Amino acid sequence: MGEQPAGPEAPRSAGRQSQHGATALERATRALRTLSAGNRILLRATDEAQLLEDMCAVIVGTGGYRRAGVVYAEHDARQSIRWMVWVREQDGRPQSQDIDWLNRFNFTYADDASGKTAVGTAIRTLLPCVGRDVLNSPVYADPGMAVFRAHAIVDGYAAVTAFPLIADGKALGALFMAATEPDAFDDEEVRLLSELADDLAFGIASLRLREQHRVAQATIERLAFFEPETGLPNRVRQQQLLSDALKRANANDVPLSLVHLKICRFNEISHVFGYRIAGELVREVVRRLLEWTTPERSLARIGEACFSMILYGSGSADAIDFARALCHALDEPVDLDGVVLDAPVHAGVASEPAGRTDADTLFKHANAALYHGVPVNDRVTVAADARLEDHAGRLALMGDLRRAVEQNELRLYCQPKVEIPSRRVAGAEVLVRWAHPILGMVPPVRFIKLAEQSGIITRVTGWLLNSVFGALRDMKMQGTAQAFAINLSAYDFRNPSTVRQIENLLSAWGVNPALVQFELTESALIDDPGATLVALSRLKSLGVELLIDDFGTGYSGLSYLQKFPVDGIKIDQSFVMPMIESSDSAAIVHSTIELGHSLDLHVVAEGVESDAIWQRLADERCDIAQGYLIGMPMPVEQFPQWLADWAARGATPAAGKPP
Ligand code: G
Ligand code: G
Ligand code: MN
Repeated sequence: MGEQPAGPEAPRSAGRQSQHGATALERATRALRTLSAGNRILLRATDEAQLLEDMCAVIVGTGGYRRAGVVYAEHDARQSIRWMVWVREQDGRPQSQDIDWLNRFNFTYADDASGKTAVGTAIRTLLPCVGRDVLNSPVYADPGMAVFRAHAIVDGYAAVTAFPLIADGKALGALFMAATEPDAFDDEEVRLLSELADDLAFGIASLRLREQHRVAQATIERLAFFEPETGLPNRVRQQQLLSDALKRANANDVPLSLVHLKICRFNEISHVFGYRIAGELVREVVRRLLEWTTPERSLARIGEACFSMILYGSGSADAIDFARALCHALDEPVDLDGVVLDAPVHAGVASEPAGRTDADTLFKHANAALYHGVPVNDRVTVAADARLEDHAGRLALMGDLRRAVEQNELRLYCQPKVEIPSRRVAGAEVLVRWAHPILGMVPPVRFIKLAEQSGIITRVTGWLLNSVFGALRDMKMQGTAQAFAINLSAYDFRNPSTVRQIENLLSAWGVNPALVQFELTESALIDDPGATLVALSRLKSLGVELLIDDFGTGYSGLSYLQKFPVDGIKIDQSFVMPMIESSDSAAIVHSTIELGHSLDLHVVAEGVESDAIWQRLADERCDIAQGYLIGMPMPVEQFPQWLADWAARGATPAAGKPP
């Protein structure tokens, strides 16, 4: 610098040439230039620290001021000021400087010696503070301020000003500027630059408001996507995660499965033990489930007692194994304040092998698997046919089914049962088949549920009963009468008109009711034990035999068995088939036979596919066997021939018969 200023109170007025070459007009012009560039910065600002830096850079770069900086007012006892940014021109462009050294001076905005700086004064008074002729002004002679005078000399400025940054009537901090001329910052320039400071304060305040909104938004999202009781992602979030995972699986060509889990008898538990215990149970189950999660297996809570786990990279078989192991691992009773609860978990699995399904559909499939699925083992069910979830496919199939009954596309099959100790034939189970003109033989799992939901089941059952009684009469005439076991759906056997129809058929055809049996799946019975008891008693009063089908897959307590008027139980094939290799399955088969016998029920094992299984069942004193070893399901007209063959072979399975 080197020039000697005239003094702090040198008069200044518009148009008058100052000693340093900048007229008042020029000063107003640079202030205006700064103001409009500052506005552009404000419009673009998204980040507070960046805004401060950009604003100072504009003041130096566009405005031509020597220095610019921003301080914030701390709300501590000392009333500290904190330098946020400090910019000077360097190598022809504005550059941000180190601020730590400035902060080490511990200046304040307090009304004492440490608060005398321009920025301190601006914050304290809420007014712009101008310090002209820094090099000569007595203010800067003070020992505490000497550092500024020294700095001004080194840095080449002679006038400084600080504007309070006011929001909501309070100073957030101050904007500091320095100019080369000792008499810079006349009234007009200060008025214009005050506007800039006001704009900056407004910008800071709106960014802070925006940030508050963002935080609020994040909180809202957290509440919308996470479940408060356990902190797990909720259903909505899980569907998003699933959608992302499916895309990733698709791109990497890996399989993906979705496991849905529910705590069995949860409603009963919360009813009996109350809300608090039920809540604790859920938290304990979650704690155990979390031990099984990994980054590739994300867990969510999708219902009060329902959970969802995405298995990235697992195909159907892996997922089923995993789900079963998971369910078994959760078997250990839960001790809640001395209340020891058995709360087994059941799983439904849906898989997506080749990235053809969207998240919504897969999610629905997993629910269908959980709530209306068919068992694949003691704990896991899968959707009977995922394609049936497709509305168009369902509607088409339903229309077809209505026609099928009228046009005689349904076929009566049967599968023999044999008494194990004597090898005598013990009747046959009747199985319906649908000879669809395009789809071929459609198995009942694909249409019985659908028929129930659409009400067509009454026609199917009507057709079935007529056909079975017709067949019974035919066999009676041929002298080959055998008991036939008819599967009744839950809907059927609760329907009083079905029972009336059976009664009418029995008397119309003169059939011995002892030759008629009904198989009712365990899951259909436990839905509503009260209604079940009434319906079973009504059926039983006709003199027919009643069997509980798929026994072991219903996850129910066993006490109801004593109450229901049933004659036998059929152990589900999912326990019988693996009983040689799996000691778990063998144990279930063993205890089911014992339980059945202790209640005076006869026990049928289905899915007998090998001599080894037959032998084991014989050792366990199981009464009756049914399965491929003895005979495959066959058209009912072929049954008399099978009976003759069986007798001719000396009541032994045909060699190599199982497929
Ligand atoms: O062989 P199969 O796929 O038929 O048996 C599948 C399931 O369909 C079995 O659980 C069987 O009980 C059931 N099912 C077979 N025929 C009928 C029927 O006529 N009515 C009902 N409700 N279920 C049947
Ligand atoms: O659920 P329900 O018991 O009604 O089912 C009978 C079903 O079991 C029929 O679909 C029948 O084809 C099938 N089934 C009967 N015996 C065997 C067997 O030994 N192995 C297998 N895999 N399935 C069998
Ligand atoms: Mn059956």
